[in-house]
Amino acid sequence: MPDALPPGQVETDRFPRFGIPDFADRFPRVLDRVEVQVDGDVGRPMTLGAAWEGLPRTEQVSDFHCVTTWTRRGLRWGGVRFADLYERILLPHAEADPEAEVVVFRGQDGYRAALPLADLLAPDVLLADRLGGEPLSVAHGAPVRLVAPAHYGYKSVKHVHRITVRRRAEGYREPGPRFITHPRGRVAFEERSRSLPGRPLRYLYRPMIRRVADRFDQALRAWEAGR
Ligand SMILES: Nc1nc2c(c(=O)[nH]1)N[C@H]1C(S)=C(S)[C@@H](COP(=O)(O)O)O[C@H]1N2
Ligand SMILES: [Mo]
Repeated sequence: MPDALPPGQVETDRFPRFGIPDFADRFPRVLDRVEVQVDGDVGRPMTLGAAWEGLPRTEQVSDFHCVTTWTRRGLRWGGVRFADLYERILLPHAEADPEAEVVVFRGQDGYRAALPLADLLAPDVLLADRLGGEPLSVAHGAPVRLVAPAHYGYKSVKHVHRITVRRRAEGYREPGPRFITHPRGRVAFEERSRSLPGRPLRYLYRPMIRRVADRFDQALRAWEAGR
């Protein structure tokens, strides 16, 4: 028997391009290299470019849980553990505030999400540039994305181009309607929203999945056709 799914999740054998519909038509410009700005409460803001290549690499198989209740199991990611990036670059080179509470990730499409630093240091949190043995596709976050399997998919920012260290969580706002996200968003605790209970949201979100997936898929086709 495979492990039980987290509360309220339903397995799908697809892995759709997905997200908040406002971002469906936005695409990354830089695809051929990892170029990530590091800023915020750091002594030395820097760009992660060549340093990326020197980081230890890892592979992991993990499940991906969208807040709208679809789960895709068994994805094989390749990349760098966030904890390794933190210990080898963010602390020693960028001189990140060692007492930072949160880190904000921003995508080339303007999307963003934040997670507590303590959650990001878990060994299954990656910055992934490979999926299923291939370079990450545009659909799934090229050139590099966050993968935080214990958290809802909305935390796993695609097309990452900026990492902002914040000493304090106050003052940071996530995009979109205020109720949508949770400061942690842990799947096991059904932290779907900061202000609404998780369980009824299952039934609000579930009927939207197909429409959102189609919207994201059509936008990708249009973008590919126009390249
Ligand atoms: N840059 C960016 N990252 C994003 C999103 C987005 O729209 N833009 N959507 C989030 C949401 S809600 C989900 S469920 C996952 C979907 O990842 P996928 O498109 O690889 O399935 O990406 C997350 N990261
Ligand atoms: Mo999502």
